[in-house]
Amino acid sequence: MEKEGVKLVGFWVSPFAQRVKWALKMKGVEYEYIEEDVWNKSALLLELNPVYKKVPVLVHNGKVLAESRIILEYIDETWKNAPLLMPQDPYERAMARFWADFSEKKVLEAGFEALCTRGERQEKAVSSTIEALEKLEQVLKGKKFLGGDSVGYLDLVVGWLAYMMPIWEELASMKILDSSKFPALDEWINNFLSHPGIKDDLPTEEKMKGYFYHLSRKVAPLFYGGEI
Ligand SMILES: N[C@@H](CCC(=O)N[C@@H](CS)C(=O)NCC(=O)O)C(=O)O
Repeated sequence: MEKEGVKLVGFWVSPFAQRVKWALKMKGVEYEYIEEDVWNKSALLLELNPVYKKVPVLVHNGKVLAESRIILEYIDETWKNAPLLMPQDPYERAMARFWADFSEKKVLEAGFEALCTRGERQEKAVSSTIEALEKLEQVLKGKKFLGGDSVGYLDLVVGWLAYMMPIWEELASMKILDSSKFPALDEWINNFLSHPGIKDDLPTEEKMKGYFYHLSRKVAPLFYGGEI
């Protein structure tokens, strides 16, 4: 692989790769995109990310970075032009990292479990997701974006929720994003999706529906102990 330039190894439906694409676009960084098949991993991915063997991987002038949230911070620190993704105040920055971690552990994990389960287990997963979103609703109150007046790191981390959760809700016949329960989140979804560049490069709903329909049926017995 050439040493110069920026390359992103991603997977079309990966919310983790998507946040990196958004960050590079917002910063105006030109890059080569390399599509990976995470179900049949290439030698390149295994060489670039031997530790986790996951996408996204960013390669910048031959330096290799894995883990999307770390990549977002690297992008912000390397391309210091606007928009700044991380808050400038150390406490606010720590809080952004805290809520990003929380959203991954509590919203994404429980939401995905709700997609891949049914019955009592799904009900519990839906409740856990809603409980976690109640916390994010509080974080958002009075702000246009999680980053304040403009889209920042935390918005990009939570961004999957805006376009992916409605698809999961439909596929798994569940209601999570209730606008009467989450008015701030509802407004944020509209603000986020209408922000320039955010909706440009998303996979189509039909393609995501097909993918998650099959994925949920495939992983249900493997990870959640039952067919759906
Ligand atoms: N914590 C990682 C998660 C990355 C991740 O789970 N990527 C998935 C695609 S959505 C992947 O590469 N999966 C392959 C595997 O789990 O073996 C990040 O933030 O980058």
